[in-house]
Amino acid sequence: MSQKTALITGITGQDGSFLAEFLLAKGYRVVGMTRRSSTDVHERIQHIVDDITIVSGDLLDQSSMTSIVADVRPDEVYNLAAQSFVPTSWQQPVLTGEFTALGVTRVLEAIRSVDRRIRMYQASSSEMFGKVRATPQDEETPFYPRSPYGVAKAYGHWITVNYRESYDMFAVSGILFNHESERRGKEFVTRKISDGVARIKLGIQTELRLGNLDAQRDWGFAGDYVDAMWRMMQQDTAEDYVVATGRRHRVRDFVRLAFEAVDLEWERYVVIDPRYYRPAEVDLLVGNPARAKRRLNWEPQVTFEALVERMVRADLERLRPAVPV
Ligand code: NDP
Ligand code: GDR
Repeated sequence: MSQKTALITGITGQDGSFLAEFLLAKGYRVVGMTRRSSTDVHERIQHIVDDITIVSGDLLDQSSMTSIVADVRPDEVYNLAAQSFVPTSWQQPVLTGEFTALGVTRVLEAIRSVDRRIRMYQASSSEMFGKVRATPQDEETPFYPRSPYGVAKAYGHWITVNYRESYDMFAVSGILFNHESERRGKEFVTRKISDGVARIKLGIQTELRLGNLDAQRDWGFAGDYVDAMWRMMQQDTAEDYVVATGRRHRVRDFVRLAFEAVDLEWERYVVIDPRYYRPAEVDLLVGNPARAKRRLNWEPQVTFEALVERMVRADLERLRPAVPV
């Protein structure tokens, strides 16, 4: 069989880096789209940069998207690029809509105009469920987004479905619940906690300031979730899937386990700071991954407890050399 080519938007992000590694291991030619920056933002893909091809483009720019798809001629496009931090979406709602909502249409339009046989994966989100209408959430649960980010993702989901139905394209929407790793951006709560715990343990920091500890999420490991993306793209028919562990935990549980991993009591270090509360909160998300299990034969491998441990250990390893002995 001839070598497949995958185009990944958002390759410099957490998921982009895991997906690139995963596809390289499967023998793909991997092309990553990055936007121009005056500084080096390739930290997460530094170790594979010689094995992939980088092309320059921007989700805001239709002509760059179309010419990239025409030049690269991928078999599969994974649209992972987005403004992905929920609090920023209240500060920059219009820009979030341009990237996270209309950006999806630009990718779909590029594919439609070049070759409709190209398959497309859209990175949809459990944030679309927002103020949940049912628990656990599955592919049939109605959306009620609670942030400009969630609203933009709901648009991205429906435009993907619409292109599939209008143009008979293989376009799938993966509704992924929170997934984390040692490569997670430090503004997201799990990495903020693992990084903060490591700093406190090493004496670099004295407290950890957080917002709502009662929020509940369904947290998995990013490496497991990129496997589910790929599986969706190998099916005979395009369909949307919820990808989750089916287990929920409070932010407080993540905090407690992270401090326990370094033998510290979290209550002595955590300070509640109202600055980290959101204008509208998503209190509870927990997914039902039954369809993914049944049809994709996909199951998460890393447990919540192992994930917390892994992230704290990685931050300790990373920071330890910076501490004078
Ligand atoms: P990250 O924030 O780590 O990565 C986002 C990527 O998008 C970066 O590579 C960023 O590039 C790129 N990007 C942002 N704006 C543009 C633009 N205008 N043009 C081109 N590239 C752009 O996100 P994750 O890896 O965590 O998530 C991947 C996708 O999955 C996102 O769409 C996210 O919304 C979605 N998602 C994530 C979940 C999670 O728990 N991680 C759960 C559900 C959905 P740069 O490096 O230049 O900033
Ligand atoms: P989320 O992730 O909004 O679920 O979106 P995040 O880790 O930012 O927040 C999770 C929950 O933790 C609470 N929280 C805090 N959050 C942050 N960032 N910082 C804090 O100090 C803090 N204290 C408490 C939040 O209120 C929230 O309830 C992520 C992103 O990756 C999205 O792109 C993705 O679509 C969804 O996951 C699924």
